[in-house]
Amino acid sequence: MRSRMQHLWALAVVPLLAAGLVACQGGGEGGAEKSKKAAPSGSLKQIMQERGLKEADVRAALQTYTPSGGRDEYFMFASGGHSGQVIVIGVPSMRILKYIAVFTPEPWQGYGFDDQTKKLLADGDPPNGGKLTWADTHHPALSETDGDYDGQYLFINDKANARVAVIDLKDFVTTQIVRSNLIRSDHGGTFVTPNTEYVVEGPQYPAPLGGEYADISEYNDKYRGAAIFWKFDREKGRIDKAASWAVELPPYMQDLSDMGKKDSYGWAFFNSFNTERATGGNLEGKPSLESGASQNDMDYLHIFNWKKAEEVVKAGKTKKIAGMRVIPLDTAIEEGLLYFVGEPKSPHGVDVTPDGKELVISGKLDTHTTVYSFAKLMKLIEDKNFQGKDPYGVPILPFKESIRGQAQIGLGPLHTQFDDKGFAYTSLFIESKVARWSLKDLKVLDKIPVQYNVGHISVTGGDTVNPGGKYLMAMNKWAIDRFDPVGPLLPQNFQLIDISDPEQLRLIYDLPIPLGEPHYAQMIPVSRIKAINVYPPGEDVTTKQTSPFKTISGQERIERKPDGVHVYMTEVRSHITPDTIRVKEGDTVHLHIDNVEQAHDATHGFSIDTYNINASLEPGEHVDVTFVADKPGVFPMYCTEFCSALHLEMAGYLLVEPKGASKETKL
Ligand code: RUQ
Ligand code: CUA
Repeated sequence: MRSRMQHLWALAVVPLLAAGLVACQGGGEGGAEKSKKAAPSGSLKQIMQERGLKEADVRAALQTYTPSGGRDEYFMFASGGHSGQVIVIGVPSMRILKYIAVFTPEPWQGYGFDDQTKKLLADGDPPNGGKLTWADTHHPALSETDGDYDGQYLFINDKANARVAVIDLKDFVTTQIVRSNLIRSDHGGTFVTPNTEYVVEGPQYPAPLGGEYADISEYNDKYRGAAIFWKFDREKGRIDKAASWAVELPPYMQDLSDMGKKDSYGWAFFNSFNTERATGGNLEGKPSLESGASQNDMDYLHIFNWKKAEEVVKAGKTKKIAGMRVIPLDTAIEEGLLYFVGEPKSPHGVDVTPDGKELVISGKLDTHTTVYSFAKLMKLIEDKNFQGKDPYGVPILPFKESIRGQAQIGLGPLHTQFDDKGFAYTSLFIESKVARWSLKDLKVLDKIPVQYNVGHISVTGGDTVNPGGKYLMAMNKWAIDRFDPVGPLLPQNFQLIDISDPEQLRLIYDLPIPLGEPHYAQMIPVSRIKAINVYPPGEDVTTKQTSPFKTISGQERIERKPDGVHVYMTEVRSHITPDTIRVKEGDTVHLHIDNVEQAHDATHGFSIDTYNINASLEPGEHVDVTFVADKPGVFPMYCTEFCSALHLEMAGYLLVEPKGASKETKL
């Protein structure tokens, strides 16, 4: 099958090759030397010579270069790491299209500055006070219908603070952040069940559930993990906290998750490490956590029946911790919800195959990738064929009887994705390679070096029932020699790999990512997302409702009420109305601002100095800004987007009259 790009390659370069204008054999130095004289100035060949480009480079350029106004075939949604954001990247052009503000303030979008988004962020703050100003965003998950991306919503977790966010893909805006005080950190999130019934947040580092205190010496008894099943209400586009629940897990370090699909629908899988229950204490004469946690040959894959668990929750067999219904570990065992099977050598990724029949698991310290058969797991459970129990009573299935086989894959295998040709791809962290192997006979077919230390990989639809076969993104943690030096902290390196040729893998683009540390990404056809161009007038974009303070042109006004001064404002090219706002020192001021434009991209900003006021209003958007005018003086306010020829004139004044300066209130 020929891709359009390959076709373009043929159209554009083959005639040049025929005409002897492009060096054929890799364009080595000698070849370039020899033909130097013949290359007319400005010709393709001359450009190749001057820039030292080989044929493969030109080919890669033709596959990724997108002329002005051209569009991409895929959106990639990548975690923005510590930034707390999501990065939207066009593929194959690798152009960055958007940073979606999620867990942290983002000034351009006014995110975290207006009342709406301040409240949204506050929903993710710790219940006992304090503001979070960063996140460790990990795994984005597109909403699914029948196990395939449906392009409606995106979810992402903050590992450091155990938060989950909902992003609406109508406008690529965060609409909800939820947090349970049940767990302290999450790594196995976010993963969705095949119809987005649940957004799953698996834990990482055990701690007493609900935020209680217990000394680390009580680790085995008092520390626990818990996986949260956040119920998603698709109609409302929101997580329903009251309908959500969790399951208590032993104090192993649960790692990544994946949800069963098709044959394995109704089951959830969680990796773990540190079944040794090492707790560190290296200043107290004990081995450090990492060496204590690497003693066992096997840790446990957690096999959890969420479909059956729903019934257990419905029957009320839960206890409330931190306001959440939690299935106790004993109950999960009694009800036959939870089983373990061994997984070799510091397991990391667990990935369910597109047909839902198998699970692929890699051990970071193993050279194999292990393929488990879901049918075998189910048969062992049915026959109660257990090799024993863990210290908490969870039945353990025998390893050998659970697997189909192992692929000898290389050093440091982490994550696996699938394509439409029956190939699996596994990242090799230590080797800095991506391996392509055949799911059918578990043979490695090809390996491509990546630069360097690859973590996750992402194939278009590569974790769904319907994977694509054109592109794979390698998300590399180290960049060392790839880019011009910018000091000790380097960008990370996203590398686009063409996987369309069954014979060969080709690296076609390096994209430095200056927001670390991005983890996972998912790629979806652009055509599957239906983004809007403007909001209906008066829209509160965080709730997708019309604001009760919506103001239309002609109804702008200033009203003094018992709770302060309410200013009903509009913005339109090129004025702010009202453009003079008089208040008195100490007044609480409520600005209700509407961008009354309905033209695509006609965004206005709004700013007032000293008071840290900064809003961004997309066409149709309404925001509220509340502040106390506690500093008397004259404060220019202006639009912060270069929206029109008279943008600089789109301004006005906030006048805060000092206390006692006059007796009347001028409104
Ligand atoms: S993980 S680099 Cu934090 Cu998704 Cu494997
Ligand atoms: Cu509106 Cu500048």
